Amino acid sequence: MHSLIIRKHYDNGFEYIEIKNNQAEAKIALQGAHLFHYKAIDKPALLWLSKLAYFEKGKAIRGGVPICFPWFGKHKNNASLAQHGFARTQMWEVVIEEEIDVDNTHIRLELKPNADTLAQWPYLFEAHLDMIIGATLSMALHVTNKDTKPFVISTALHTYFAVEDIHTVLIKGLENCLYFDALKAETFMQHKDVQIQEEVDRVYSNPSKTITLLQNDTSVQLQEEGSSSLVVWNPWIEKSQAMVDMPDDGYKRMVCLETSNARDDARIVKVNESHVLKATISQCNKKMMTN
Ligand code: TA6
Repeated sequence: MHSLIIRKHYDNGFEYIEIKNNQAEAKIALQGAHLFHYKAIDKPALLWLSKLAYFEKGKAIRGGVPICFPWFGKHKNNASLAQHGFARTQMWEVVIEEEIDVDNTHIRLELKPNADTLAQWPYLFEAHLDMIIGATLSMALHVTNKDTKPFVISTALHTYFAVEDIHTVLIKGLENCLYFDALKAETFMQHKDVQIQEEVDRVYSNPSKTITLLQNDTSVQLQEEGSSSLVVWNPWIEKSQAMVDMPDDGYKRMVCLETSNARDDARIVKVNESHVLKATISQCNKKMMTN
């Protein structure tokens, strides 16, 4: 089967691209260049998507892979600006839709400054997201400084991973890393594999190059490039109940592992230079791992 790349929209006009090839299927909203569905053949869907998620102009989708840019978290000086920056609510332009081969499809979406972005962040930039949809999922956020002065960005590929049961999840690759606990506003050392038994909102520094999400008989590997920080987030019960676009028990079936440039890992981009933040995700079942 050749790659199918189909432009679609919901009844309210919300536009997305549907991709199918020999190895996987995916759906990417043009708003935010937001991948909100990815499933490799013979594997469970990789990404969690809230059944209450908005698919509306100007509202971020709860789930999938929101793109946090040009700032991660709350804006440092202006609380009126949206958390995680404007990238996920801006319309991105599809500039490449290509079949690499029958197993891999490449989509590139681009964001350039406009009156809205300049009002929030007074810099000229060019951002594009390259996604390769195949048995492996790769996402690379490229940001180039088109201005006459350097700028600082903090970013994240804010990936919501689907899990069968949050209580059985084990996250490997963060042991012996320091992390900032956003709930306690304090830094701690992670001594062993991460388990999620309560609300977790942490920025890990200098994580291993490969993070493994283990649960029952499946294993997901997340490899980063251009990042020295990994965010781990689960809203747990109260925060899930407080979010309109999240089911009350949504926390049981998701965990965010976010390849990022967060906090001290923010990046200075000099004039005409670029920064690339990349995440490559693969899945295997443990039986395959033991062979
Ligand atoms: O993932 C880390 C985090 O910054 C959490 O503090 C939480 O706010 C989460 O992002 C979701 O943010 P959002 O703006 O998408 O509701």
